[in-house]
Amino acid sequence: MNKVFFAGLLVAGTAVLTSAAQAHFQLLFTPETMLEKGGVVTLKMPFTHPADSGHVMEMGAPLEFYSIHKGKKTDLLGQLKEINWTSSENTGKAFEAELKLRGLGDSVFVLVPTPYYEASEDVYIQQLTKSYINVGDLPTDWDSEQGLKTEIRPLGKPYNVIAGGTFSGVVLSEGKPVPFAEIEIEYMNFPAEPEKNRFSETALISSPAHALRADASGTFTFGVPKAGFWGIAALGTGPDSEYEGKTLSQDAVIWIQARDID
Ligand SMILES: [Cu+2]
Repeated sequence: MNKVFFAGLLVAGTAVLTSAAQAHFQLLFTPETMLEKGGVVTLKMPFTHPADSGHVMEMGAPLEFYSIHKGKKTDLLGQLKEINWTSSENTGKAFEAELKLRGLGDSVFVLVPTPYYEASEDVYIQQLTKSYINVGDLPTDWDSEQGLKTEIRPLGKPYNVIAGGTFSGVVLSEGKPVPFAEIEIEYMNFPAEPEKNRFSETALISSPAHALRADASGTFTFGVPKAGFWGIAALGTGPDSEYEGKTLSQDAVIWIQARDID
């Protein structure tokens, strides 16, 4: 009995290590998140493995895509266009949107993808993803909740994180903090080349993935070692746990941009 139980633990432990080494991340990427003026920006949305330029998963048509600016929600689903995104492993179907930013302040972008079927684990994954752009250094919306089924509420500006400092957030499920939420963090280690719809070929750092837990109040703090883009995912924190008769991991993803201090 004990032996069987112990073997079960080993298998579970291995599964955790494997998923941490090659985590899926929904991207919602634009190369510069602090702009002096408004204008046209392009957001790229592959579902892939940014730490190792790994497998690009075929996305279905997203369920929701919108922005929040000065508290006002704008539906952007009609702006989505299909693209192909290329990693070191393959090319897969993704989406992009070209958007015009008007006026000063923050825009929060929210993408709710169709659940993705991960055959190797026989589960669906749905990553509710947020990213941020600021115009003119006027903070307006970054610290508000967007009312998602699950989301990470940032405690610092996601577009202006200091490399060598920290970033903190609160993991929420239907607006309530999630104690001890499981969190994965990955560096975009092969920088995206948006004009080519691909990752670059050279890695920037040797240890691009981290895992931690939120504390008892659902809050986490991550020491941010390097400038660039970091994706933070809280795993399975959403209220929906089943899709088409199979297990669903409904995750919350937030993207931050860290900058070197002068
Ligand atoms: Cu994957």
